[in-house]
Amino acid sequence: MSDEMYRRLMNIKNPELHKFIAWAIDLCKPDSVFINTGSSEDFDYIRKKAIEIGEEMPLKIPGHTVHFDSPYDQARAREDTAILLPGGQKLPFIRTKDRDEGLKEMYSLLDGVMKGREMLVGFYSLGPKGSPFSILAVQITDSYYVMHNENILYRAAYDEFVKQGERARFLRFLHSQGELNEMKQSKNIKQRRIYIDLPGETVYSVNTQYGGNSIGLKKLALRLTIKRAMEEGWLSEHMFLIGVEGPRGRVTYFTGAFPSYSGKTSTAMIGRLLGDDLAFLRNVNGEVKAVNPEVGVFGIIEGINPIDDPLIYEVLTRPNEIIFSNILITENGEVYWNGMGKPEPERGINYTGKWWKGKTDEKGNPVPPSHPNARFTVSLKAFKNLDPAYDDPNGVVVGGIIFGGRDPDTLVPVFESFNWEHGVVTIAASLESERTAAVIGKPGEREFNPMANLDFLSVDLGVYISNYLKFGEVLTRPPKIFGVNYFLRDEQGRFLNSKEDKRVWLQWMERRIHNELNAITTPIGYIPRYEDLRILFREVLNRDYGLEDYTKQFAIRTTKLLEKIDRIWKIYSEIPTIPKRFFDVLEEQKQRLLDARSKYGDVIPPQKFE
Ligand code: SPV
Ligand code: MN
Repeated sequence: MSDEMYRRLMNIKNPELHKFIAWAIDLCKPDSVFINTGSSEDFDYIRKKAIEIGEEMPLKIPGHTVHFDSPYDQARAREDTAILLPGGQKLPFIRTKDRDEGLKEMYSLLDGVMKGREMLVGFYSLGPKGSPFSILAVQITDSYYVMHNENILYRAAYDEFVKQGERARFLRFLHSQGELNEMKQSKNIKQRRIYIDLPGETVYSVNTQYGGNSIGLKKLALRLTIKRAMEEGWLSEHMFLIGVEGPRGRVTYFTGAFPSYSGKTSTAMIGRLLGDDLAFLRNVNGEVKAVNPEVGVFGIIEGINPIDDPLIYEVLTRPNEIIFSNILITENGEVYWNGMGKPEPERGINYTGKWWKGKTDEKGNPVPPSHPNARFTVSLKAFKNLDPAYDDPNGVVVGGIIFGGRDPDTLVPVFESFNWEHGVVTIAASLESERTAAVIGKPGEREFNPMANLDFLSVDLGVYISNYLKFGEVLTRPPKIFGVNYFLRDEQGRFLNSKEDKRVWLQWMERRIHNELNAITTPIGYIPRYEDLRILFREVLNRDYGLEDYTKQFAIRTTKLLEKIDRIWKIYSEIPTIPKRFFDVLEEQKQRLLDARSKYGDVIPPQKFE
């Protein structure tokens, strides 16, 4: 470490931090160490080195670069990720590993891994700086690409560490890409490991580069913040945070949880943007307030086109600091991604190297021009619809929480729970989503994904759900809980709604939060009245909304809904820590559905409940 870097580090008077960094240096044995203070010079240095070393390549448009992950390292590695627990403890639905064994394995993978490289150390704040919501974090990595992402996605907080000195409590992330091939891709994917050590609030990640596995502050931090949230009685969630503009300039804030590929980003973009992926929610004097721990977007690029996503498309095609990953570079040095609304190029360069139309992988499967999970990293500040409150240390008041999944045949397009408890049990904890071609598994199969947070749980699911229920009990003004489903289909498999309809659902939810509309009481909660939707469709989309469409979309499908309750019941009955009250709420819903079915039949038109 140079004298200058040593001075930077010693400026932070925190022996715990010094010990952690000294230990990491000792283990990883880098040639040199760079302390990133978050200054514009330091940011420039990281950007420049990412290109110089070849982790990123500059593109035609100023500020744009591309990074390619290994073909075997294109998504979150569920199978290589584990929560380390002492004594080999197990938890339902969570991959765990004996802590001693895991740490031993990790230390041997990290031993000397940074020889010949520079170790980068960055300081960040998850959440607005100096906010009661926020959590400090330190990232150590040997990847300029990883630190470049973090410089865009998180608030730099070296100054906050200096200010807090010994008091600073922080999460720790130690990452190495491991050995690289000639394309600068992690080579030893078989030794890819992501281990989460809860007692040490440390995550180790090695032999991987894909953002979801390597950018510590994103999904790796989520495991640690969920655990802190349980200890402190708040919610650390996989949710967007947006403001919805209601009548007379009113803005109502929503968070929303959706499993991948079920409409999260497109919903977030309709509103005023505060965050697209993560939210911290706290009880502040009986109301729920939320902040976004991030200040950037690491978004899926596939399918973004000027018609459906004009705001994002505009951001991605003008000069700005953007890191593209796993897209195709065309022969003209332009960026191409699947579904962008342009003809597919004949050839180019992608994550598999040289690419041409018809290229297949070693198993004979076609290689698409860009990977379905190709991404872009960009600052929130690039978005025209950014809400000015995005960095407010006090957070914004949450009026509604939305849970959405991909469901072909069961749930109505929008509905509201009777209360917090009913919403948590029957909507949030019962969230399922149909798998798509982009997620490994059989298309059409439903995947259980409570709160869209299952992949990131680091505590017992029963503890997590109990915390949700307790959190709501003491609120004086609990947010309303809504369910949405954009993917309902008819018998022929055609979607029953168009892509824009979600704009209307958001407005309906906004009015409900302010008690401006009545609703129909059904066995699953409140649903919209036809008359209200007819007016909103006219106002929002300038479109006629047919009674026939309404009747089909909002029919209560009792048998399908009862089957869903059975599936959910079975899952939770195997988790001993689920409170009894949870099953009472499910049982009540089941009774309401059975009563309705015996009175009105299997599929019940909404008007029957009026
Ligand atoms: C998601 O898939 O939910 C993401 C990207 O936000 S990842 O970082 O891989 O989780
Ligand atoms: Mn996400």
